Order: sequence, then structure tokens, then C-alpha cells
Amino acid sequence: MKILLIQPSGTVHRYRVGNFPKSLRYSPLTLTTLAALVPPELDIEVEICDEGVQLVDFEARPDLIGITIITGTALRGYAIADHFRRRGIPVVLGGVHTTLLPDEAAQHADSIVVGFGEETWPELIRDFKNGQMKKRYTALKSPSLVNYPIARRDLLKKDSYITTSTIWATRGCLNDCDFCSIPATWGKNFYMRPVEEVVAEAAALPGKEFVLLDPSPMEDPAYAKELFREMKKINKKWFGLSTTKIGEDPELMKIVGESGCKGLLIGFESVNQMSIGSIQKNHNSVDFYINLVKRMHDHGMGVQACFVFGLDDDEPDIFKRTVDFCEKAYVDLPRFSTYTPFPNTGAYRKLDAQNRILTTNWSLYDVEHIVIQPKGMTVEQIQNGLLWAWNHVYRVPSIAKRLLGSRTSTGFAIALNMGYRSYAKRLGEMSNQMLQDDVNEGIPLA
Ligand code: B12
Ligand code: SF4
Repeated sequence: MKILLIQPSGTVHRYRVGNFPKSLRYSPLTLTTLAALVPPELDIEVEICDEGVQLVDFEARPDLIGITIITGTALRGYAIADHFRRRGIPVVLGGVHTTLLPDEAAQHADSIVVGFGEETWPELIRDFKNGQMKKRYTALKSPSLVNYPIARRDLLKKDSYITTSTIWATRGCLNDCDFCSIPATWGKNFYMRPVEEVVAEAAALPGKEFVLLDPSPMEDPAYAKELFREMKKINKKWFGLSTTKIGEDPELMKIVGESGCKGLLIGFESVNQMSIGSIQKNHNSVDFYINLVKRMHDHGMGVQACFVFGLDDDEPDIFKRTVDFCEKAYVDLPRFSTYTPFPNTGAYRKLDAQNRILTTNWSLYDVEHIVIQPKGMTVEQIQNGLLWAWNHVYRVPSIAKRLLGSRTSTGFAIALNMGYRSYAKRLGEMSNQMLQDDVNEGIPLA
């Protein structure tokens, strides 16, 4: 028996169009994890296809196909699923978007997996082998994370990524930011793998660097301190994510810095405290931002700061204020997006009730398009402001100012900034391309 696992991509991320040069991609973990969960005793051949780096073989004839979808890739995923189902090949859909909108996904699949796949995916495969696959499998609470199977990184097209050393230690988040899919998908829960297993997996990864994909790994400070104290012993560099809460605990900040962390992506979201309040990100305090970035730099960590435009309390000066902040705070890698209410989130329900959802074309839910009717500005003002901010903050003088001020910059930080600079230059063109997104691109007609 053969299973093909596919991760579809939106137009601008799709192979050959690409928003980043190949060299700046790290490999995702979803498909390699699902491959590792296939029961070994069933002797099943598994192939994976990450459409971000390779073409889907639409002539393939596996026995079963599994497709993972997030909102921005859902329509492409449905088109791929419809194609293979027309050819009589059964398709299973799973992932964040399937969990958020199971009834929608079910229209394009023979079976869906809602929630976590650790137990349901092997159960589904056994049922399939016995000709008894059910229409839906659901697991909304995480199973035990002890003895977690090691992702099948051997199945990846290794040369297509800057690194295949991606790993996770925790899942979920205890915060409830109104636009975020994490609590909407998994509830306000936080699950942790045993420290020794995570460290052993990180130690065994090839190379001297790895990426920790957890959306908010510091939610339990005692666990985080233990994890990163142990991580220090393996003497590797790593990059990951955090919330601004890291700044509330000087001991945690020090331990993380000493553990080999070279940079963290942090959701600052806005330099306007009123806007922060409106999205329920109550742990963010704008007055504290400059100091937070400075202390991160003091501990040798770069900062990828993410901001959202188009919040209800934003005014037209928000773009300049945000860029000014990035330059003043010496933010290593600024990133801008638009307020995107992912389905089934508090933001979606609120804006839908106010009749302000402009489109449910999920391909445009890539956080760079405006999908809602803004309050204080027009759609055009936000689109233009977004482009202006990206281009302004990635001018060479701005890059130089930020990286010189940061004191943590390396050749890698310069390469990332140059990658984002070319992304910024092409963003307008790519946004228009997405408006004409052909989710059927490359799919044979019959
Ligand atoms: C790594 C990552 C990326 C990588 C790779 C993408 C990917 N899908 O893996 C990159 C950098 C490319 C990326 C890009 C983006 N991302 Co991203 N990303 C993540 C991240 C941090 C980790 C994903 C991961 O590897 N998880 C570990 C695996 C094991 O878990 P999992 O995927 O949930 O899979 C489990 C279950 O869901 C289930 N399952 C999943 N799929 C399937 C399929 C089948 C068949 C079955 C049986 C089961 C199953 O089984 C697994 C085991 O339980 C998540 C946050 C998170 N922790 O989930 C955000 C996340 C998926 N990203 C998100 C977003 C918004 C984006 C971007 C739009 C952001 C941006 N600024 O560019 C882009 C979109 C790219 C695109 N359109 O193609 C959102 C998605 C929200 C939504 N509703 O769509 C998330 C949830 C973060 C968030 N805060 O909300 N991302
Ligand atoms: S802190 Fe981050 S991961 Fe947690 S709910 Fe907010 S945006 Fe989502």
C-alpha cells in the first residue's frame, strides 16, 4: 500500500513562483510527522510533497492521499483533493483549517481528521486497510506527548530548504488574541513534551542550528527554564518564537539567551495601545517595547517583530509610527501584515456580526490582503500603507541603521533582510497575482 501526503501552497508560495529564494525556507513538520505516525507494522510506503518546493504529481496513483490545509491553502487543497477523487483515489483532509471548518472540508474529502492526528490518523489507516474508513475522526485534546515519534525528515527534498532541522517542544497557547487560529483550533490549552526527549531530538538533528516551531514556548516559565537550561548543554544555535511575556521574567530571558537562542519572532502587533486592547493581546505593553528589544539584544538575540495593520483604532499615521519604531528600536527583522480574521475566531464572529467580512475567498487569507471593511481608513489606504511600510523599512539605509544598532547582526541577519527587501519589492505584484489566484493551476482538466 502507498500513501501520498501533500501540503498545498498558495500561489505566491508555490514552487517556481516563490516569495523567498529556496535558500531561506525551513522545512515544515506536518507531513514528516504524519509520515512518522503511519503504523510501521502495516508496511506502508509513504511519499510526501511540499508544494512550496516541489510540483504535485497529478498523475500519481497512490492508494490513499492525505492533505493538510491551513486557511490560506484550503482552496488549493480542495482543488487537489477534487482532482484525485475524480480519479477514484480516496482523500483525507486534516490540519488547522479542517479543524476550524470541518463541514466545509468534508465536501472535498472521503474522510476528515478534526484536531490532533496522533491517534486518529493511525486508526484511520487501519480502518482504511480493512475497508471501513469512517467519514470523520475527531480528537480535540492532545494525547500524551511522551515517546513522541521522530519526524520522517528522511522523506524531505533536503536541498530545497535552508534547514530541515525543525522541531517542536510544546503545542497550543494560553492566550486568546482575537484573530489567532491557535486557541480557536486547539482551545486555550498548553501541552509539553518531556524535556529530555526534546533535547535528545535536537541534539540528534544534523547541523549546529535548528528552528523551534512552537507558537508560544514560554507559556509555562518553569518548563521553559528547564528546557532551555538543558538545551544549553547541546551547544547549538536556535531560532524560534515567543510572546512579549519573555520580557517579564529576567531569569527566563537570561536562560533563553544562554541556551543558544539567536533570534525570536515576537508578535508586537501594534505600536498603538488602544489597538492592542481591541485584539485582546493584553500582555503587550507598547511602553515596554523598546526596552524589551534592547534587552533581547543585550542577551545576544535578534528580534523579528510582527505588526498588524488595519485594526479598528488605527489611524493613517500608523504606518509611519510603526516604521519609526522599528528603526528607533533597531528591530532586526520587521514583518507587517493585515488584520485577518481566521474562520471560527473571535475576530471573525465580531466582524461577521458587524457585516464587515468582505470576502471568504480563503486564498486571500494570507495576511497580506485586506479581507475586512476597515474602520478608520479605506481598504486602499491600508493596502498602500502596508506596501509603503514594507518598502520603507527594507530600504538599504534602514537595514543598515537597524542592524548596526542591533549589535547582534550576523551575515545571516543581512541575508534575511535582503530576502525581505526583495519580498517587499515584489509584494504589490504578488498581491495582484493572488487576486487572480488560479487554485487549479497545473491540475489536468480530466
Ligand atoms: C511552520 C509553520 C509555517 C511554515 C510551514 C507551513 C505549514 N503549514 O507547516 C511556513 C513558514 C511556510 C508558514 C507560513 C504561513 N503560516 Co504558518 N505556521 C507554522 C506553525 C508555526 C507550525 C506548523 C507545524 O509544523 N506544526 C506541527 C505539526 C505536527 O502540527 P499540525 O500541522 O497542526 O498537524 C497536526 C494536526 O493538525 C493534524 N493534521 C494536520 N494536517 C493533517 C492532515 C491529515 C491528512 C491528517 C490525518 C492530520 C493532520 O495532525 C498533526 C499531528 O497532530 C503553525 C503554528 C502551529 N504550531 O500550528 C503556523 C500556522 C499554521 N501558520 C499560520 C499562518 C497564518 C501562516 C501564514 C499565512 C503566515 C505568514 N505570515 O506568511 C503563511 C501561509 C503560507 C501559505 N499560504 O502557504 C497559521 C494558520 C492559521 C490559519 N487558520 O490558516 C498558524 C496556525 C499560526 C497561527 N498563529 O495561527 N507557516
Ligand atoms: S500569543 Fe500568539 S499564539 Fe498565543 S493566541 Fe496570541 S497570537 Fe496566538
